[in-house]
Amino acid sequence: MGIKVYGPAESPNVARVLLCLEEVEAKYEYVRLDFAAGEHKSSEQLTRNPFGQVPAFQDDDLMLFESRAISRYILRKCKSDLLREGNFKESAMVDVWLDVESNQYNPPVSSIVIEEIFKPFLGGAREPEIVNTNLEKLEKVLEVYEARLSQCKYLAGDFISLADISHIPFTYYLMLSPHDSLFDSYPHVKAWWEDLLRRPSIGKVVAMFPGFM
Ligand code: GS8
Repeated sequence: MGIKVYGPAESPNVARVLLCLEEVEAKYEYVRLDFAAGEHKSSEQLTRNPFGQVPAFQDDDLMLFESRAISRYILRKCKSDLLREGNFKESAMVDVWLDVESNQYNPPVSSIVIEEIFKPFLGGAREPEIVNTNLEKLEKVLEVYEARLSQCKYLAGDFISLADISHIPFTYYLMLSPHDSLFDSYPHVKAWWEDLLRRPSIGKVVAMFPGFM
């Protein structure tokens, strides 16, 4: 049976998992769910992800949800160096910056992307106040990133890791939004993002998005 990923590729948390699979060149089956038809809330899907969210992931008899946990599983299984597990100090730094991505970066960036990209696409009205509040929060986070990335090339150190890769999906959408020049004020963040954009895994996952992106 092997690996199966459930959820639309253009959904950022699904894209995080797909990026990891592409990074390690794993074989997998992609099961696109139709959000509009509510397939992510079906009783079958609820057995895979009890929160009725995507992604859901299966590897033979193992079922997982939560995109960052799935990502770690894939990288461990495929013995990727993106977790730096051969060095406990480096892997601790990967953990720190993965938590930073999840707890500091993701909340404001995802709120902005929802308002600027997903809501308009679904016919909803953008709420400028939400955008402005979260831009302020994101700018404060980016100041910390700028300081960090002026000390080392990637977030966890001078090596690329899952901590960097995990930023790609929402940042990709941020760069499709009216805030695509946000990183101009943070030259080290901008250089880091331009470096990440060169990863072939991104093109492979974006090729799975439907036409609207
Ligand atoms: C978040 C999953 C999530 O919010 C993770 O996997 O990292 N912490 C979890 N999924 C959204 C789509 S964004 O990719 C989702 O499924 N939304 C539909 C819903 O909540 O009904």
